[in-house]
Formats: sequence, structure tokens, C-alpha cells
Amino acid sequence: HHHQGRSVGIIGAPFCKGQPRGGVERGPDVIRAAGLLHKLQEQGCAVKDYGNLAFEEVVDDEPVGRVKHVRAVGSANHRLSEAVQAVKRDGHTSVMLGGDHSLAIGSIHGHSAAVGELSIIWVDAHADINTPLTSPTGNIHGQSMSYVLRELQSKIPALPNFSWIRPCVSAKDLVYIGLRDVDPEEHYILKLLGVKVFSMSEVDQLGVARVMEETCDYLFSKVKKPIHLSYDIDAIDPSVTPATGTPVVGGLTYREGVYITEQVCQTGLLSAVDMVEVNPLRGQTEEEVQSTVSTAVDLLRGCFGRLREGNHPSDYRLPEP
Ligand code: EXY
Ligand code: MN
Ligand code: MN
Ligand code: MN
Repeated sequence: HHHQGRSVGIIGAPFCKGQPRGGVERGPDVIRAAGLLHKLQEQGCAVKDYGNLAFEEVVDDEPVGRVKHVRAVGSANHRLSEAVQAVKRDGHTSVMLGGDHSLAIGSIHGHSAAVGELSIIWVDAHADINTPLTSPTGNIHGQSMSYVLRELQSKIPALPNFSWIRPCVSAKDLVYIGLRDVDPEEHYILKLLGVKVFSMSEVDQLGVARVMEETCDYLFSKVKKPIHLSYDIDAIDPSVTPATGTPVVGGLTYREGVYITEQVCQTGLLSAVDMVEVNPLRGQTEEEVQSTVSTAVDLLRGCFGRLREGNHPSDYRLPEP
């Protein structure tokens, strides 16, 4: 195989306690079973699979205020943070296969602990920026960004198993793409902090090509920081990726979703990716599950150099007759 400089370290994070629906912990295994490793190798990547993390059982994990499974989420993310740090120190681009989106807390924290300041591109139907006190559901997968944003720290109460977290992202280094289901409190936070948002409305208005142009102009206007791409599969329209816990109509097309990954890849700055919220138990049929999982694989292929125009190894030579 031809390793054109891209080396990928895969971490499986079979974790579901950031939300109430079982099945999302099977994400890492179904994404691997769809041939992720082989396909990345085929396109010239060196791939190391670090396997699935084993998360410790947490007993007596009673809600803290409205927030559910606080201790389990805190402890799983601490473990994940250490794992991402190890993958980055080994020199790979980190790929975290979730699992629910609460795992972005540990993934972003570990990434930042290893490489410093980051740019975050958060592709999602949801903003996942509720604080523990604004959350309408108490599900931590709808709160992940609030724990890592410096600007929100004074609004975050102390929580059990969360004391290891250090806020490590500035609001100006965050861009959202694909939003279409944002709580009023989240909308207030986004406006208060002046976060750059390309909701589905801007995708309609500008087209995905200009959205990506403007995303890069915005993030790289001063210094070029390593990119953390946090990709929630529910950003894509549920007609394509129905096997997910919180589907929302009116999402990105397959083509828009893949285009985002191609453009992020072309920056040369992609340093870590999360692929989360694939839940094989939420598909009505085997086809629905397959479509969801194969889209997740294609998005990851796009992150690591696959072009729809085709690719060839740089040392390829035509066979002589
Ligand atoms: N905003 C709602 C909440 O905070 O509970 C719904 C969040 C769904 C989060 C999904 C995974 O992106
Ligand atoms: Mn999400
Ligand atoms: Mn979502
Ligand atoms: Mn630690």
C-alpha cells in the first residue's frame, strides 16, 4: 500500500450514557464491520486500530440536578481524553468512533492537551451547547460544547467525575454547520458568544461550497490551528442516515456531507475526527442501518483524501506492453 503521509489512529468508544437510547454503543463495531480500516488503507492511509475503550461501571449514578449519568459520562470522557492524547503523541490523526456525542468532551480535551489550541468544526443538526442548568432533557450529549468552552466556565457547576476537565476552546475558534434544532437557551448562548453558525438556512442560501470557503476564511484568518472535526451523523438528512437517536428532517444531503469532509481534508490541518451517534438499533430495516453506516464510512474516507474524481498513488506507472 502507498502511505501518502496520512496516518490514522482509530479509537472505539462504545458508550451510550450521554443519552437515553441503547444501541449507540455498537457504533464502533458496525463502522469497523463496514470495512473502514480496509477502505482507508486502500486509499493510501496507514491505519492503527487502538481497539475499543473499556469503560468502568459506575454504580449509584443518580442524576445531579437534571443531569443524567454524570459520573459515568465524566469517567468515560476522562479515559477517552487519555486515549486521544496517546494517539496524538504517536503521531496519528485521531479518529474517535462513538458512541454518543457526549464523547466530544474527552476527545476535544485530549486533542487539545496534546497539540494545544484547536479550531473546532461541529457538524450536527444540534448545537450541543446547553449548560447543565439550561438542558431541557438532562442528556449530556446535548451539552458537550459547554464543558470545553472557556467563555461558559462561570456557568458550569462542579459535577462528580468532571474535575479533570479544563476548558480549552475559545468561542471564536468554533464553527457550526448543519444546525436545524436549537433550543432557545442554546440560541441565546450562540448569540451571546458570537459563535459562527452555518445553519441549514445558510447552507440553503450560500450553498455548501461557500459555507466551506467562509468556514476556512473565518477559522484561518489569523493563525492556522489544527482542526478538530466533530461529525454527528444526524447532521445528514434522515432519509440517508435514519439509524440515529435524534433524527431531524431537513438535513444535509449525502453530497453536501461528503463535500464538507473533502474540503476539511484539503486544508491539510485535520488533526482529529469524531464520528458519533450511529445507532444500529434505531434503523427500521437492515437497509436503513446499512445506509447510515456506509455514509459514516464515506464521510471518514473523505476526511482522509478520498476524492470523488478518483485517486491514484503518486508513484503509479502505466504497465508497459
Ligand atoms: N437540544 C436537546 C438537548 O439538549 O437534549 C437535544 C440534543 C440532541 C443532541 C444530539 C446528538 O446531537
Ligand atoms: Mn451532536
Ligand atoms: Mn445531533
Ligand atoms: Mn488525567
